[in-house]
Amino acid sequence: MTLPLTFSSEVAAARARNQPIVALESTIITHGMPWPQNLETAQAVEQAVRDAGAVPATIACLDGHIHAGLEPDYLATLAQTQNARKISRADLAVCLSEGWTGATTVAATMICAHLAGIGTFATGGIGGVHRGAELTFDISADLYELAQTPVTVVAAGAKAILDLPKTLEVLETLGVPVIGYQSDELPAFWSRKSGLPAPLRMDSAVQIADAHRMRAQLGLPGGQLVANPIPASAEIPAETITPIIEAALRDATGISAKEVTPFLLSRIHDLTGGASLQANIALVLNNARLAAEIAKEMAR
Ligand code: PSU
Ligand code: MN
Repeated sequence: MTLPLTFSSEVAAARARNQPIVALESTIITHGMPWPQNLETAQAVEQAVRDAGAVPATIACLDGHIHAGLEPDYLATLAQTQNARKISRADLAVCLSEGWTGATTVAATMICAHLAGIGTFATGGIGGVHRGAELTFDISADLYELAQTPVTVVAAGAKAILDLPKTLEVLETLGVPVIGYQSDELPAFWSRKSGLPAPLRMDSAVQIADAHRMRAQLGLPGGQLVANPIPASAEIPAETITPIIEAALRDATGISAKEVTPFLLSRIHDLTGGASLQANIALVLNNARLAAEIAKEMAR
């Protein structure tokens, strides 16, 4: 049986020339943002990677194949798919063996990126430990993936809908390096600050690439989380977003499992009159640019 892995023409050419490649996920497109901003953002993020001198590989599963790099018409189709599947580590093999189409989460995108030989990945915010996890046990598979798959993930921290102190604790337990980029503090997705110190700090893409290579040399499994604060011009201050997150969480009673994160993001979008989406778009673009710099250093 051969691996059901397909490259876009752009990614295949980049691989042949040993050019830097940045993986991008697709759940943010199908479950994280509304149409048509989801497609516009996905296209803009790909272009930001190109403008920074790397090649984007948006990853999704189409008809039982992992696609590393989506041809433009596939991307447009996926962005308009209603009720697309959300594929995480637990779903990936069944998705492929059953011939399904679906969007990959951070966890599944890391697995696919690694299979495709891509070591750098940009997203918005990773999943983490949900508030109330002591009762629900809702902890994202993204954290466990960071502990076992050697991909450097650039995100604006974990999404602020989560319990950030517990998320940091689990990452520490799992041995995941959490690196504040040019920041002593862990960012909180829509806001630059969380009040929590970043366990590690780095100020350049060179340092991040060096640490990635050193981890491999030590034989340690797993990747690293680069926590890149949203640009100051685009942030929603914590004082503004905190009561909105709390209101959205109150509205989320009865919502569970895979639906929790999409529900909260969409509710916060409505409660902020779309401002949370504008911030989300800005932070993803910012992460894509940094990931391209890291990918270039890794390709050296
Ligand atoms: N970043 C965003 N928006 C998103 C996500 C990330 O800006 O919607 C997605 C990622 O795919 C991540 C998922 O893996 O949210 C987390 O889902 P859960 O909490 O169910 O693990
Ligand atoms: Mn969950």
